[in-house]
Amino acid sequence: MPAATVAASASEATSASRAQMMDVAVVGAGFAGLYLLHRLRKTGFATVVFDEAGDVGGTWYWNRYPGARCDVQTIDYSYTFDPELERSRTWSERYATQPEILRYLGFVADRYDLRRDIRFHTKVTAAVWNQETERWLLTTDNGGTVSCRYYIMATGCLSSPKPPEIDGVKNFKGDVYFTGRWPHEEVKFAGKRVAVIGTGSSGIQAIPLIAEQAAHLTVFQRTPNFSLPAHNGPVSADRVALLEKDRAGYREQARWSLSGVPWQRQTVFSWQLSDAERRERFEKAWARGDLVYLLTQLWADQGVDVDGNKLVADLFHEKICAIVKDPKTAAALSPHDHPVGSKRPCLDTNYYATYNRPNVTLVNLRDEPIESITASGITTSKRSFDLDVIVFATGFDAMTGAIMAVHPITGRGGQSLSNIWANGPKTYLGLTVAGFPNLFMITGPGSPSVLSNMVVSIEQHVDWVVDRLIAMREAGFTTIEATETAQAGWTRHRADCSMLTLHRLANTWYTGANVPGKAQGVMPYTGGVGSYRGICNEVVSRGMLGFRLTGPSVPEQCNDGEIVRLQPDVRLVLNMMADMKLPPIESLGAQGARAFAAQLNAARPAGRPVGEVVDGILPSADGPLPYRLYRPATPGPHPIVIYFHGGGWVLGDQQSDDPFCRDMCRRTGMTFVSVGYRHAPEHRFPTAVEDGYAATSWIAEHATEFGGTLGPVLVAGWSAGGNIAAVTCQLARDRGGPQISGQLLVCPVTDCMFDRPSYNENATDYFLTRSLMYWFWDIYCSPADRTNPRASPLRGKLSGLPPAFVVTCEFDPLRDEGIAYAEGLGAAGVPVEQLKARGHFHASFTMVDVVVTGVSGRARMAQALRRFAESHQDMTPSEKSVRQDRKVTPPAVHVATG
Ligand code: N01
Repeated sequence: MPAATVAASASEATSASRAQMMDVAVVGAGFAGLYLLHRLRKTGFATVVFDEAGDVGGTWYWNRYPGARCDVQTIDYSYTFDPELERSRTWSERYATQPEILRYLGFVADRYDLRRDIRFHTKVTAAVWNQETERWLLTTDNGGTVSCRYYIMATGCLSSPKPPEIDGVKNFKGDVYFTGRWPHEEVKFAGKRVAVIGTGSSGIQAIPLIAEQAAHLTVFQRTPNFSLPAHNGPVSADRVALLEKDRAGYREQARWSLSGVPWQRQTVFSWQLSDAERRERFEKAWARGDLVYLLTQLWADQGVDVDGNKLVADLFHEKICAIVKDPKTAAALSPHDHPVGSKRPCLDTNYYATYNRPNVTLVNLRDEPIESITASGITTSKRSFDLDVIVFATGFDAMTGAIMAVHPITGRGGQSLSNIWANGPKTYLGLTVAGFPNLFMITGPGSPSVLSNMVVSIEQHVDWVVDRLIAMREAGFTTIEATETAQAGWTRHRADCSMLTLHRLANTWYTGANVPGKAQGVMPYTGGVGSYRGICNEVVSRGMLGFRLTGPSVPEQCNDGEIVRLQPDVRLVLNMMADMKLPPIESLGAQGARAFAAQLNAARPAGRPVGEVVDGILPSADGPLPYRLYRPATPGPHPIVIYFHGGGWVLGDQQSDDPFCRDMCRRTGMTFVSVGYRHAPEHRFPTAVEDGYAATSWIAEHATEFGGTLGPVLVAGWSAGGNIAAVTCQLARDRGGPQISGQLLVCPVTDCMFDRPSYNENATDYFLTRSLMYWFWDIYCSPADRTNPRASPLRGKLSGLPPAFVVTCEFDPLRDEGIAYAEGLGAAGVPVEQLKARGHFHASFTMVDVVVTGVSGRARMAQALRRFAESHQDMTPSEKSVRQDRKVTPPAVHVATG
């Protein structure tokens, strides 16, 4: 061992032997640290808390700038763990001021006698895990070392202020203040020339009050922010009434909500509302002055879809222009570079109107960046400003700053947390890190934290951690550590969740973009507070899944694995279905199953508008078939896609896959014709596929009457409809037409064999079950017919078929036969592209606007269809004429408009 290491170990051992021995050490005496201390002490853990501050309060201790307030209604932003505590205090305002919140935290500290175990003015300077003793050794800057079994970071998400990053701050001769480190004594601005740099929540709260005092205020804005007027006043009577009516129920609803405040999910989509209705909803939100309401209650697609979000942004811009008199200033204050809510919006009092004051100037740093700070003020690329005071409201090194940068944390094998997180924070549940045993973070990166009502998330984390420590103590375990598998799974799940919302589309402190050089990526968990709570509970109910637990006299326990493998919204849908305790579809009989499917379809979001929807009837040899045509809003002619719905050849109709057809029509710019082929048991094999083939032939013949382009058509289908599309391509090849330029097969049925692994792995829990598939096959096709390629196209000849895009979903019994078909096509020389959708289930892509994570898959499907159509356009005239020659004779047409 090198001498330095020996010396270091020796000195470590000495300081460890002199260290104060504790069960638990906590850093931070804010909301999280105080509740931790209370619970840990109550359950018999010897606990010490450290805080650099001189008193309790955490963020509310430091952020004392003028106007600092809560931006979640205070009745929601308070502890709920003790009903007596709740009853013992009432808030004086809807959005309490920083002094009132600080008094509240002081009151809590007194009530539970917490201060005696808090070491104030004490910074932890290093934390090192000792594998032999299974303890953390903490070094502090004040009062010696501490050895603890468990180390808990309750450091807050926004507690490490960001350096100003502007040259020359030290040269400035006037006063400099940081909103995140505001002095305790009153700061006077009267008669002074003041600058505020930064227009996030802190700047926006401080600016109107500073403007009232200062001789002149110059605001230096780099990025404008959306801000909602708070209309602060007495605590909202309606919310209080709700709370008083059923306090426990209200709190429980908050715990299982999206953002930690009890509001129902919106189910109405923007396109289901008229302009006037949308405006009315927005006006109501504006008048309410509640950010959570604004961000969740306008329409269901506002936070997940750029188009739905832009409607909110447009209404915001109108408001800003109506309030701010100078059009140039109004334009500069109007955000255009990020969706509403993707960057933390602000809650203000008189913010926009402040710019109408004669003593306020807005400097748009996008037009004239700051060049330097000089002795007398600020110089931009265009001019200089003489100043007496500069206020930096420039924000924080959020989420990771306080954990990583504040002090080195060295885990198992000497690995440092800063190295492990160099490319972004990796955690399991946002609570723990693999390689760092017995270390916990409260509201750490990868948990809902800053996208939620912090107090709700803090209480959930504290309860989860303390309950685990109690359970470990009872079972004789002394260490707990996340596994690499669990952590990697959580990282993937977080990334999946980040596709659910629009946060990924903005450069913000949520993504680390505000700190130069910081790794980028959405840091908070975007899957919602309630879902997250359910996952944490599930980790426990599944035997501490993803954790390794050890103890001196008990066998090691490691139930390794990933807690969520489904896409987050798929998980939600499946959980909802499980809660509904729906009967197995196959138990209902064909008629009952159809009625049931129609009922489910009626409850889902309506599809999006397209240029035109026409219901019609087309002839076939055995009688008329209904269809529904979806025409894009763009001028035609458009390529035609003939579409076959899913439903196991037994259920479904044009209505059942309506949202999917609308979505694909919009994405492709193509006309979709959804064909109502006949169903079993009334019409068994091969009726469905023969109807499919006949309809394709007829539509191809009459393409121009449908507003379609001349030339080949495309076919597409989902599930049994995918089977029909695949068979149609084979029949078209074998029967001399029609010409088909591409096939889109979404989770297709391609074979009658049930012993591929996906049939067993996904037999029961993913909506399309093995027994339902057995039932479909039994109704549709006799066992003797099933190996016929018209039933099992995988058994047919696969060469000479149109190019294919084959979609399969991980949690689908049909997965492996879809893959087998794609591989078979490829082996036969057919150009084929596969989308193997990880974490998705059979209905992921057709549940448009429910399974939001299906969007990227549908975008790829649309690209493929466009490519197929374009590749035909690229053909030479002689190639095209060969294809045209193969047309079949057109039957009569009957079209009805619907
Ligand atoms: O910080 P911010 P904050 N030159 O990062 C600008 C919570 N909070 O302290 O956007 C020029 O939001 C920066 O510009 P840009 C709340 O969650 C809550 O205001 O990076 N400008 C931005 O305008 C909030 O979101 C309450 O281009 C520079 C501003 O400074 C979070 O804390 C109250 C710059 C920073 O805004 C952080 O808010 C206050 C530079 N070099 C805060 N560097 C409540 O109400 C940065 N900026 C509970």
